[in-house]
Amino acid sequence: MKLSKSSLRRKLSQVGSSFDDLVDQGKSLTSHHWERLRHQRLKVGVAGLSGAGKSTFITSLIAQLRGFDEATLTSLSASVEGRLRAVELLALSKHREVLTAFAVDQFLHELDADEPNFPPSTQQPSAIDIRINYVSRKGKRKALTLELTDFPGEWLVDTALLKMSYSEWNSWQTKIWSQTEQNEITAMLGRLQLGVDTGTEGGSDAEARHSEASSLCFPSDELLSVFAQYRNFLQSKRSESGGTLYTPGQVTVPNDSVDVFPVPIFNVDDSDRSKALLTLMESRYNEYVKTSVKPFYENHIKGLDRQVLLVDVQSVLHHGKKRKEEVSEALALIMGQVMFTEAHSLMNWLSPHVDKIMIYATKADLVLPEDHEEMRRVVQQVAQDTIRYTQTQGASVHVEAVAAMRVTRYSREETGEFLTARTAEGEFVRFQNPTLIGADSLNYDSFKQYALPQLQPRVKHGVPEHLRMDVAIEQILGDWLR
Ligand SMILES: Nc1nc2c(ncn2[C@@H]2O[C@H](COP(=O)(O)OP(=O)(O)O)[C@@H](O)[C@H]2O)c(=O)[nH]1
Ligand SMILES: [Mg+2]
Repeated sequence: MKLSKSSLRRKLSQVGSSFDDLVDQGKSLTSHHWERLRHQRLKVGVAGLSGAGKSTFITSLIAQLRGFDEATLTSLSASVEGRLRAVELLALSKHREVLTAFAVDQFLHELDADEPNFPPSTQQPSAIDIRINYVSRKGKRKALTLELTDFPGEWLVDTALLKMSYSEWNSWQTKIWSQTEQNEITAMLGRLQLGVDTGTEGGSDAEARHSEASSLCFPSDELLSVFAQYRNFLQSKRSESGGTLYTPGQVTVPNDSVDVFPVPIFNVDDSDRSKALLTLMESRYNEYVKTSVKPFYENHIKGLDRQVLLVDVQSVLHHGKKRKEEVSEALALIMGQVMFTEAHSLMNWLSPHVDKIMIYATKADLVLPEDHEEMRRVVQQVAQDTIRYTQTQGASVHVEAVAAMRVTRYSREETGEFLTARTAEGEFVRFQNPTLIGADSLNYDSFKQYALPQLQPRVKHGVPEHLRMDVAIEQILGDWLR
């Protein structure tokens, strides 16, 4: 459907916007954008693996915007041009009520303490809506509603399952788990023995009876205990490693609310038991995808306008080459499978799509300023496949190294350059990051010795100090505040 300029003007005046506004936004004219423009509503996903700094990033973004008078936001045009007005926290819109509300008030309160703290670690996806009141460049009072959603990385990796069959997922699991871990999983399943169906009713029994040998089934109490064991296994693996590609992702976070999920099977033979087990897991897999992954994808990911992807480069370097590969694969999965499952083509230009992706290396304040450029190079290298894919989809990609909440000060002394900070207990510490060297030969070994205590964010009048959060905010929503 093509619109002439005059019909376009007419439509715009009906929705209370002007042609110039639209041109200002620099958008393609999709119905998705019509909707968004009309309601001035921008949906942004903030994704990353556990510990990447998502909650900190969102809290800082809100704190900077709310405290724009005190904040240093020299790269945010709307702030420099004096066009920002009050920023309000809104109640979550109806379709987002199922998500945990992002506890921003509590997080901001933590920052106001004598010894300021980072937001506590969070597990469930959470959401917050804010309204940014501003004056347009033409002098009109306006308001932009920003919907931010914080996802555990594994929930995003999960969406890859939407395109996989159980057997494809199963083959993928052989790459995720080491031989020792596969043996451990196989031993868990080894406890399940086919028994004669006693005719008891109930969910797991009913499923077990899907087996070919229909009079045979796995005892339901055994099934319950095996699934509970696998859930513990997943959660402890994730907390040991910080998590990456573990799926079923929704089961990897403590206190999950998933009832039905699959376990991978690594040794399939021709026996009745093996066939029954495969049938059981396949049906559990399909059920998990249908009832847990799909609704989450449909309700919270599909409509995103923009995606921020946070990568903790320190942790990548700290955990060595294997970690780097895992993180790269996770990022590619997240971006490739999630953002563009709706084919983006001219024929299909009415479908919602992400037009901009921001990939940020977080915690840039923990390395010396001269290494920031290297940090950008490392994150660019980690996200190489993702960037390539994104570009083929017509979205723009931005890479930056940021610190949402800065803990360090930089000092140059006779003996060298240092970073100084306060520990959570208020003690003064001084350190030097191991120099990041050429991205082709990452200096993993020097990073392995690198472990800092918990440090305190530096806060002034409730607004955290930062590195390049203003650049990030400009990239995320600056064009919507014109
Ligand atoms: N120095 C520094 N540390 C940060 C920054 N952002 C996050 N962190 C650290 O990383 C931890 C995890 O951050 P969090 O936002 O909870 O990660 P999430 O799991 O992705 O939500 C925090 O507790 C901080 O210790 C930052 O900008 N600078
Ligand atoms: Mg979090």
